[in-house]
Amino acid sequence: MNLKLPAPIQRFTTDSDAPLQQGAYRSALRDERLAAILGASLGILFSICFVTGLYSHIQQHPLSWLPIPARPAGLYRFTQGLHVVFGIASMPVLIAKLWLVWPRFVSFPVAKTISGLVERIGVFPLVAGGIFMTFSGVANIAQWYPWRFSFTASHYWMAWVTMGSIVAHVGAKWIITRRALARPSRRPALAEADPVLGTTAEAAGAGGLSRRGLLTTVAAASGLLTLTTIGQTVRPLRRLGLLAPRDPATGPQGRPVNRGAANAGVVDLAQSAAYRLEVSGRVARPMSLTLDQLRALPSHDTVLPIACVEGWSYSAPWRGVRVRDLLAMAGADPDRTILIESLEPQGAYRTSTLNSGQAADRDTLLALSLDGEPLALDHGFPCRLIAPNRPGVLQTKWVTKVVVL
Ligand SMILES: Nc1nc2c(c(=O)[nH]1)N[C@H]1C(S)=C(S)[C@@H](COP(=O)(O)O)O[C@H]1N2
Ligand SMILES: [Mo]
Repeated sequence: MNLKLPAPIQRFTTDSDAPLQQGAYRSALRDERLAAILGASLGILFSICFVTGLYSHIQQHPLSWLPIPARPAGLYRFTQGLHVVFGIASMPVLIAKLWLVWPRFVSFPVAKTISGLVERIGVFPLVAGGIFMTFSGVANIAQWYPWRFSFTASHYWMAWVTMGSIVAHVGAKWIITRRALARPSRRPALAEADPVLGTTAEAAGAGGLSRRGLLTTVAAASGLLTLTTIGQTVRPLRRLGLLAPRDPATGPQGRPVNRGAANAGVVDLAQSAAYRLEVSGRVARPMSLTLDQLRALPSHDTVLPIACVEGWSYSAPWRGVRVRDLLAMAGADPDRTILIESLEPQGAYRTSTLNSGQAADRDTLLALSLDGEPLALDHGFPCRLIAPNRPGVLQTKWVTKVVVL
């Protein structure tokens, strides 16, 4: 062979129209069309994760000017299921894309033009962001926190950084991507582009895997990851959920639990004869009800999901007292925001709020029973909030106060 050049790596260029495959990194797989297909797939997956993630963020940090509607009841379960499923499915695509383009990260000269330099610097938040978003998301659903910073805050802010760099990257690569996607792959194209180092035969043989083969492998890996995790939210597939952190049918009353009564420190408080449900705040007639009084109120049945932000969910039949009935009894103004408070002495999930539309919904309940049995202690005994279109973290357990704000 004619490998006489001192360092093939130095023959790299980084401007956007440069051939992707060069010198030491020669492989038939490193071609623009493949990079474009993987890039476009990642762009779509990440965009869906971004939109559904933003929705989840607004659910948990309500905006007064954009009240979350109570319907459709299963919307959050669906959007958060997509968020987690597509986040997981993006992993093999991200790995393949990074493998495909990494020679560019280590190429010299750094850039030949100013725009090339800008583009090159812009790749850093793109790559770091993509890796961070998938890694932190997957670690979170596995309930593994190998870091000291807040998961929600960092995942949220990095999403903006990542999405911003994706938009910039798409802008920079638009023409070359469209061109690459429009024409069929020309196997020898890259080797031809490197007349000194490459020959067609060499390049084509280098990877041992065809471009179609690589795409099929990536798609199969994504599909397999999806199939082995989606059982945590699609119940008929739960037997396939080998990699799913949760089984939607395992736990007290055959339902999973996130934080149990012992962890929350409410075991005694929840079972005490001194338990009361108080309705207070801006009401005409404040109330303090014993559990028996609460049970004696008219009750209502509904089937609603618990949809955890971590992507697992279950739908269940609940029975309890409508929040709107309690508010009417206490003489509350119907336009108010309602604060729901738990017996839990501390912790991020001890309270949640209902906007006026959510509070007025006929299926917004303080549930006393699940599957026709009194709530298990771990599911929020004596009573818990259950309401339509809501993340699990806002379905407050061990409720003791309803405060009209
Ligand atoms: N008071 C209180 N309510 C809570 C929690 C909590 O930690 N404390 N966890 C929430 C979370 S994150 C979820 S997903 C649901 C799970 O409900 P389950 O444990 O009954 O399945 O409860 C929610 N309600
Ligand atoms: Mo949750």
